[in-house]
Amino acid sequence: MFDRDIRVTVLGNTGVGKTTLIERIKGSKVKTLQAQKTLNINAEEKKIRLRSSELYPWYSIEAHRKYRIVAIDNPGDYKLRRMWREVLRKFTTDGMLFLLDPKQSIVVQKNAMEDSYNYFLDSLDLNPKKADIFAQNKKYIFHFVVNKCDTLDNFSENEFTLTPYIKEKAVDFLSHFAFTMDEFKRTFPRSKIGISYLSAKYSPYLDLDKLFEILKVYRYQT
Ligand SMILES: Nc1nc2c(ncn2[C@@H]2O[C@H](COP(=O)(O)OP(=O)(O)OP(=O)(O)O)[C@@H](O)[C@H]2O)c(=O)[nH]1
Ligand SMILES: [Mg+2]
Repeated sequence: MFDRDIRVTVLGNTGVGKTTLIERIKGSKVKTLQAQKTLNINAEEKKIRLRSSELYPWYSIEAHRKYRIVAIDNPGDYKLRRMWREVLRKFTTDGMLFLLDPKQSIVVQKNAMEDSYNYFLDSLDLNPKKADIFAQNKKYIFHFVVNKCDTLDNFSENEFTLTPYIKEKAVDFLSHFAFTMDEFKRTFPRSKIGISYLSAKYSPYLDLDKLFEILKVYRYQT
């Protein structure tokens, strides 16, 4: 009865790793993952105990609480992207995880990010003026994930760790999106904007768990 939900809509251009991240969170092994374009909207659920629960004393609720991650997976292909608008109207979530691939075109991914921005507004009201006003009070989480950070350096191990060298490259890549990210903050001033750098495929499970730890704090302020 103490359980809580963290609900996110997972968006980003095709091939950035949305489905891979969701599968990893669900506990799938990298070897069993199949690369396949998502063609439909899938609501995936997974009840997990966040690692941080171990940091609380046994008598605290937080030590026993489970979090149910509800991740809505979406197709990233631009021809199917209008489904984002549908999904945002149909499923109420706490916000979005927007994934980026440093090896893909910046322009194309910026378009995807702008689409997500517009569809979030459309989901509030199809009248743009009204949507802008509603957005002022919305407390969404807009979390941007630079995925595939393993591709930014030659690395051979199976487990990915973020080195200062890789982080610098990832930050540099993300700087191209600063204007659009700021636009989210301006339009939704009460929202939380966050950033993570990871590898959905090669980050150890606990690093992926950390991402949801951040979302949890944003959502429940604990
Ligand atoms: N090197 C590397 N490859 C990754 C990573 N994450 C995903 N991939 C690969 O990228 C490809 C696309 O991954 P998907 O998870 O299917 O991408 P998607 O965003 O769901 O794509 P759509 O469903 O078409 O929108 C697959 O071959 C994955 O194995 C990562 O962190 N590192
Ligand atoms: Mg997919």
